[in-house]
Amino acid sequence: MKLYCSAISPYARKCMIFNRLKTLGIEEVGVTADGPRGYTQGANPLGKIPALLIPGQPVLVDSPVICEYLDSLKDPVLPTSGPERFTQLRQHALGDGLSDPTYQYRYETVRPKNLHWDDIIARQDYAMRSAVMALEAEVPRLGTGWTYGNVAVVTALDYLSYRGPHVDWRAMAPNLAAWHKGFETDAAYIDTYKYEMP
Ligand SMILES: N[C@@H](CCC(=O)N[C@@H](CS)C(=O)NCC(=O)O)C(=O)O
Repeated sequence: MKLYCSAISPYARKCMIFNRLKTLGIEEVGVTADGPRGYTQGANPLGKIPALLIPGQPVLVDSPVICEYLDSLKDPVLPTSGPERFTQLRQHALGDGLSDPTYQYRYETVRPKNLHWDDIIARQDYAMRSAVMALEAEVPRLGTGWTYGNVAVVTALDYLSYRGPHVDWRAMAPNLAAWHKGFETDAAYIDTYKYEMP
């Protein structure tokens, strides 16, 4: 198998963490921007990372799907049914729900100033802050360690620190900040943390 990924992408980093947690040894293929084809040199018709090539099967796309697949290969942490499954899926979606506006914010603000659309920037900024507050309220239910949900929450918060540093999420959400600290010494966390902060 081959995983097209970059640790800068919070979506791809989730899959890289599962690769390590499950000691799957899947080859990680770095990507470079390739104009209109996106990031995977045609391997993913959607052009996005992450993408998982499984021999003899159609390419697996979309990080929640890839994470669930990787998790299923060894000692799954995501329950197959019941309320806890939906708690984990919901928390994973909340994490991705923070990464999404952070990614959009980056793309809106990296344009030349005359192409900025202030209403859209304000919408993404609001969504980032609102997602942080929703996660702060979720802390009592997050638990510790790499659950299916926590992988998405941790990677989203690091991506926010990198691409939306004006959002001081640690000050806004002190319980979430204390919770996040519990991951900072983890081997899979450290090995996939590639952000170079100014
Ligand atoms: N919903 C997708 C989002 C993936 C995504 O947007 N990846 C970005 C990198 S962070 C990407 O590949 N963008 C390239 C493009 O869309 O051209 C997932 O969870 O996998």
